[in-house]
Amino acid sequence: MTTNHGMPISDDHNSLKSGARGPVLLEDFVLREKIFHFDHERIPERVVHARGAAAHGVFELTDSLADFTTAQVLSDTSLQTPVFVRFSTVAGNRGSFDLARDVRGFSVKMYTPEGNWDLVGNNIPLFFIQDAIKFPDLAHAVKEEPDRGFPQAQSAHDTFWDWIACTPEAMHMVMWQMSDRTIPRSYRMMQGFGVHSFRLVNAEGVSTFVKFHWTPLLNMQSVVWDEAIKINGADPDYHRRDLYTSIADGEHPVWELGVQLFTEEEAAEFDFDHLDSTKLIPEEVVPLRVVGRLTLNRNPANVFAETEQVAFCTQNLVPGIDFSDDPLLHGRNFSYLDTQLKRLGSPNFHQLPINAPRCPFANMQRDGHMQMHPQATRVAYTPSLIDPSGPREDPVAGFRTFPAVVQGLKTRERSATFSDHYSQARQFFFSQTEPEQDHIVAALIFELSKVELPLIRSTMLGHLATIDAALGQRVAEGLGHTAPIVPATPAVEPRTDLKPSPKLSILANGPPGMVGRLVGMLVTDGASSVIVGALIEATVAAGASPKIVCPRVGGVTLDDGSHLCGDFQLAGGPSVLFDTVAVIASEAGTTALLGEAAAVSWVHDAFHHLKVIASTDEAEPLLAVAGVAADAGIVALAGAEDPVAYVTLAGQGRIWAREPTVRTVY
Ligand code: HDD
Repeated sequence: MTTNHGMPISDDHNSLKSGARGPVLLEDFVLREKIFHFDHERIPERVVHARGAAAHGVFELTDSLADFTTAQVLSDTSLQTPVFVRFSTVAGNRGSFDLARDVRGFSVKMYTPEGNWDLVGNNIPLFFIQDAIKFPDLAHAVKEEPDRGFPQAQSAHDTFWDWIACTPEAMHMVMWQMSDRTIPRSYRMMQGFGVHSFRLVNAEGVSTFVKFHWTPLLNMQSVVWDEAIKINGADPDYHRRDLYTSIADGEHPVWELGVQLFTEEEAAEFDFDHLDSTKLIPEEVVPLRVVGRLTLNRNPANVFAETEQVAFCTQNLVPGIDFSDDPLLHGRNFSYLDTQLKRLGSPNFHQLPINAPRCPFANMQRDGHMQMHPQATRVAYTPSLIDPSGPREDPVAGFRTFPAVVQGLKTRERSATFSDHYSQARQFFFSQTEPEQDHIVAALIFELSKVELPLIRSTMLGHLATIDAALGQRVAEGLGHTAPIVPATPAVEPRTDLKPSPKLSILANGPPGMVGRLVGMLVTDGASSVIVGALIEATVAAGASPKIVCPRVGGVTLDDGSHLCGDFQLAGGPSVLFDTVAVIASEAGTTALLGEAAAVSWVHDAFHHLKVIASTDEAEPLLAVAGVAADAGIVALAGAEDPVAYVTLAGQGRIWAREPTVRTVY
């Protein structure tokens, strides 16, 4: 062990004192250096997206887009492009909880042979605002209220809904934000989107517009709201732990990269302006072409050095990819570079290993704080006769902006083509299945019930009624709002109904399946070893992980005398942590569980969170006390074949038909 200047340290545990019981001496430079460095360990957290988790991986192109772009990463199928991906919540501070109802960030840094390409997206394909100049207002509205410093990581408060109520362009995003998309089960089970239109430019200089989508192979899945609230208490790191553990266990999450390609002429035919980031292009209008796979296969070795210091910049493009004229994107291109200087403290942040390109990079930029690449050259400029050998531009391979024709008066004006704020919001609502619509209604009721000022509530009801009169009525009913609703006045008449897009639903796009899911097994002493064994086998065969929950974490003794170790002690392993649950209890074990509040709520919560529940006959009294009523999701574990049937059923997802029996659906 040495000081930071390389001097060997003889004692790192005792400061230099005048006598063993005497005062500490200022002379102690070993102490001072250690404390000094500690005092400066923290850097400013991200102003938004402060809380995140990240992983390394690889992007492989499976279908070349060489006809559309010269970018090697999108045209050379032999490339294995290293990537670093960071997921995040938006509003909460770095120490906040994972299951906030919030948009999730999905940032991908690809270390391509032509430089870093950062695709800084979200798990929602559109955004709250159309112009970057409004972003500070959005962030200020959703973050803690400045005069009180709370609430943390929540949109359910006055200032957020005040701002939303005054911002009709946010209505489409708000519908997504109130949907199950914002309470994902796992980072591995959500989509990602580049949001903006970008351009691809090919060797002939022809440009095609493109939108980027990441689709998880594990399918999408969300938790239910009451579960989210409880997970935040039981395991605030639920998403971080899930990502870390799955990668550590070799279950590498995979997403497909899909692109929507369209020309300027096709864009002119859309019902909306593709430069408006509050709109999406339905897949039914421009189908998705799957062109590659992203696999995350390595956890960061040091979270500060990698997850915290990674600096995504939307401006980081590679030749063959270019910006569209989306005004939100242009503002972002300033903001990300600027914020990294604040966060990382030096214009040389690109030299940090996590940010540095993996290809050679060189120019005449010099010096600055924390310069790691001192160039031993006399000449730090071009042109030069003294040394003509330094880095020079490459007019052929270098990045060239697509020469789009731009003309117009300088004006602070929003295009009239950006004015329809309600049609796609309505389209999203009607593209959802019934339970998903119910959840949007419930989320709006929850959020608006936290709003203290009645004017904000009534204004929001007006917007909702403009999206759909019945939606406004349902939320009003749930709030107990009896006054007439005055619909908002749209800037343009809502267009005729857009066709629903089933691709926008989570539930309509396939059952979740069991791969990557957790089966919680509550097991007592004397439980059937045959059932336990068969259940573990069926779970693993389906690609899921069994988690054993016991009254004591040391484990239980099964009916054949064998010992089963616990993964969780009952109170530390509530059922919200699992996708589906089973109770394998003996008669005596059940009697003991009846005296454990944690056991009763374990089963009660699983039932009310609409989970498939399996149980042995002996556990019946516990189910009865927990209020479990027989339905299609309650499965008996009597014989050794039952576990397979149970796991198959659980792979279909939750029992949505149960929902109206356990809570009021407005
Ligand atoms: Fe942003 C971070 C996504 C609009 C300004 N943003 C940030 C991150 C994601 C997004 C995923 C976290 C990056 C990371 O993991 O380090 N932001 C989006 C999306 C947007 C968007 C999908 C709209 C389509 N953002 C947006 C606007 C502005 C910003 C309009 C400012 C004008 N965003 C920032 C920022 C952050 C950031 C302040 C905070 C930390 C950082 O950049 O590196 O610059």
